[in-house]
Amino acid sequence: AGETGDKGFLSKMKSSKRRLVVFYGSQTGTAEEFAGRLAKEGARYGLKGIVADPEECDMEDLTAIKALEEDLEGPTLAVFMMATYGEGDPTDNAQELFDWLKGGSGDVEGLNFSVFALGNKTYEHFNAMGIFVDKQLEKQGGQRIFKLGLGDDDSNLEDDFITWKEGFWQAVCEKFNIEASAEDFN
Ligand code: FMN
Repeated sequence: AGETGDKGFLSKMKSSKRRLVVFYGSQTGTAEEFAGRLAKEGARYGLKGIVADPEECDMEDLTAIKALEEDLEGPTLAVFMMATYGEGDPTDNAQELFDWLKGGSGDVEGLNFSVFALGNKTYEHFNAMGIFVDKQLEKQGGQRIFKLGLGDDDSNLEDDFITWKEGFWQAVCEKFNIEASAEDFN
């Protein structure tokens, strides 16, 4: 929060004509790195994304992503890479997102979303933040495009991410009617 309007992700999406935004809740950078990779990879599908730090966003803007679709001439999509800390808590940069979703007042009707959770199964509250975000977005009207990914840093988080994103892109292509050969879209 505290950012001016034209620095927010909505205006960035508009000005760069991007229909994908990838948010991350990250403490030591893994979720942020994954977010960057996913956003970049979208180019293959005509869906190059922007990466957004929720700490720098006005959460109310989440309710307005759907409305960009007319302007951007295609479906929009919000992805959340969410790490869990402490007693199943959000990362510092995702605290506000957590509070906003918990408040339950935001209406994200029709928002296409998908969540990949980063955690470690040796902790009692395994992936609690990702699970919460996934559940809450649906509760508030969001459309889940692909199932929640449960990344486990105790085994192989990188493999979990790769497996999840393969399924994710497949689902996106099916739902958005995107051809697999993507070069034309870049
Ligand atoms: N993972 C969970 O699933 N639940 C937890 O409660 C949890 N607490 C953690 C506490 C500490 C101090 C650390 C270092 C890790 C914890 N993790 C927990 C694992 C992290 O969420 C996981 O390593 C994640 O990949 C970190 O992402 P980041 O690099 O983006 O911050």
